[in-house]
Amino acid sequence: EDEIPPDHPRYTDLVTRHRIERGVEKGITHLQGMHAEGRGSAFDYLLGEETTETADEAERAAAAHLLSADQPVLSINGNVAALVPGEMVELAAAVDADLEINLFNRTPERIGAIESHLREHGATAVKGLEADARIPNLDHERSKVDAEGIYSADVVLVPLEDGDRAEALEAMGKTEIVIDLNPLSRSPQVADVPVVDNIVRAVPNMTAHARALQDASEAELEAIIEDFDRERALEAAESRIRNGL
Ligand code: PTJ
Repeated sequence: EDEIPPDHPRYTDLVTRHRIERGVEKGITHLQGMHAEGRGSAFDYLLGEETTETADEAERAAAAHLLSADQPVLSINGNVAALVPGEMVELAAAVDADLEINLFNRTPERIGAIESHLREHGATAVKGLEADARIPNLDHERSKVDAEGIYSADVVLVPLEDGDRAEALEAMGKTEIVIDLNPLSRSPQVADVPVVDNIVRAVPNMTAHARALQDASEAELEAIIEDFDRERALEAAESRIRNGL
């Protein structure tokens, strides 16, 4: 990563790719995570590799949801852990949320590797190790969550989430925030707050919004949440991609 010149026109993309490769080498990221990264990178290119105005609004609405939640949980998979470990720890601190490891391809080895990686980046508590509860209507491995974590959370941030699980969480009645660069993918389509942006930009920006809103009243947070229009956000992202082409 240190060898990539910061003034390279595609710096972020190169850094992101490198972090995913390191994640695979360290047993944090699944090989499928490389394919996911490739897809994400293509969409980011089409979106102009920047946080759009509507994505910024979504990130602010996401911060408002997390701040006004009773029990917010941030979900971590192998790509999230490789790309933004310290940034997720900071967001969790800013909104007083728990971090929970939640894997599509769950193995004890990857859970352990991700837990150590998060602790190296400042996490003091990590959920998802017990996995003593199940999300209804999902196959066994993918349904595993903590009873005291995602299972009982009211607001969940699920970045780069699989479509089936995003739907199943929505069906449990949770407020769902999804970060995904593909606005047509099922997860952002079912989310209460679809954030169509690269996770490396989205998470620090959510933290900045959360800090700016730290002293906001419940009514102010509620107004931000009400103002956000999920359909408009998805349409804006799609039209940007189509017009860019
Ligand atoms: O670590 P695991 O076992 O939980 O597996 C994680 C992956 C991501 C491999 C798994 O959930 C998966 O296969 O996901 P999908 O179905 O490939 O979906 C990933 C979505 O994230 C795609 O729509 C990508 O466009 C999007 N994406 C990839 N990289 C980024 C991204 N969105 C935002 N920022 C990124 N950097």
